[in-house]
Amino acid sequence: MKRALITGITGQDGSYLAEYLLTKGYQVWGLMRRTSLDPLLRINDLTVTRRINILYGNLRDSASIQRAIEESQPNEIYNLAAQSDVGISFKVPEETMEVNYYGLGRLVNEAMKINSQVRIYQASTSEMFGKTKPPQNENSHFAPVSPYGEAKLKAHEDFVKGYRNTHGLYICSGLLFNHESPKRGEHFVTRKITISLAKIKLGLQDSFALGNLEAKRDWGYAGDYVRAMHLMLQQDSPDDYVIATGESRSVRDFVEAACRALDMKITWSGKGLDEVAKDKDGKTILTIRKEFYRPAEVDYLLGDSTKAREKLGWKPEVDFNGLVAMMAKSDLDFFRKENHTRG
Ligand code: G4F
Repeated sequence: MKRALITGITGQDGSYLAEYLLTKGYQVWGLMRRTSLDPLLRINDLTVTRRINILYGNLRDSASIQRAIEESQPNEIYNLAAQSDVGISFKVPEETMEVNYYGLGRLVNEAMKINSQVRIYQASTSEMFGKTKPPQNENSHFAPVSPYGEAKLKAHEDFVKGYRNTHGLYICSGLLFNHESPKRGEHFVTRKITISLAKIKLGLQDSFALGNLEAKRDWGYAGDYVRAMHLMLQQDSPDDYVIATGESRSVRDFVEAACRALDMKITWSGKGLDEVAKDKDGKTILTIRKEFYRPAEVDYLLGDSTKAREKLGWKPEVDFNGLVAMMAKSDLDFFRKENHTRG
């Protein structure tokens, strides 16, 4: 039976990956930062949680990483822990570098000391492409514009490519484009939109505010993307792969698709910071606020995942409209039930 250690087990990807590996017959360990909250409350699918072995530790602490690896004796390590919020990374650049760059350094060094044959997956990101023109693939130039993108790129160059070439470590970078789901953190734009619109539809909220509506992202479904992570570690030799749908939409498109999924009609008016969206009764439900713009923006991401499709046999199952509808309906159901229980 294979053994996997997942850092960042409580996040969206950690939760989908754990679930997937359990269906493949793996024993799963999850590295988790200690907080006052019960771990069972932090991973929302309890049937999965009960089958995961939780180890306390974090990427800032080499001793805790060493202990976790010794205890779990993994064949595969999935490094999903990160300061993953791009907007916040402008406010906490050192913390971002500490976790996203040095954190991987600690992990690979501890892993190599204990078992140099271990296979490691590193969560790299399309944010590393930054201003590079789309479509982006494994050969595209990296030009990050955020502390988050810079830390991830440095980790990719020093610890993925560096340790693979110099030490022969089996380590892969998944250059994952944005991937979302009903489990997505609420501060990411997709979930912020689906939660806000669901609440507005139910009369629980009047309006919400966004930043840049024109940024384009290649949005896929997280459940599809964890299959690619696993496939990368099953190959004869380690490599890097772009994982994306090949379809790019703007934040504005996402809002419109979520409104369609929830059967809400909206009309846009005004420009720039004065732009608003109104509902069918003429009530403003969406405004634009400067504080949600970033100091530097990645304008256009569109991934070319031909290599993953050909070499790994991977392809996404959920398309853009399917993803938006899944998220919007899940939030609508949740708040409807919650409101009913409270009422
Ligand atoms: O949802 P976002 O915060 O995701 P972003 O920055 O693309 O990063 C995500 O995807 C990366 C892969 O490319 C990951 F590496 C990273 O960890 C994370 O998962 O923002 C998407 C877009 C941006 O252009 C942002 O400026 O939405 C725009 N946006 C407009 N209004 C907003 C908002 N983003 C957020 N979070 N909140 C807003 O109100």
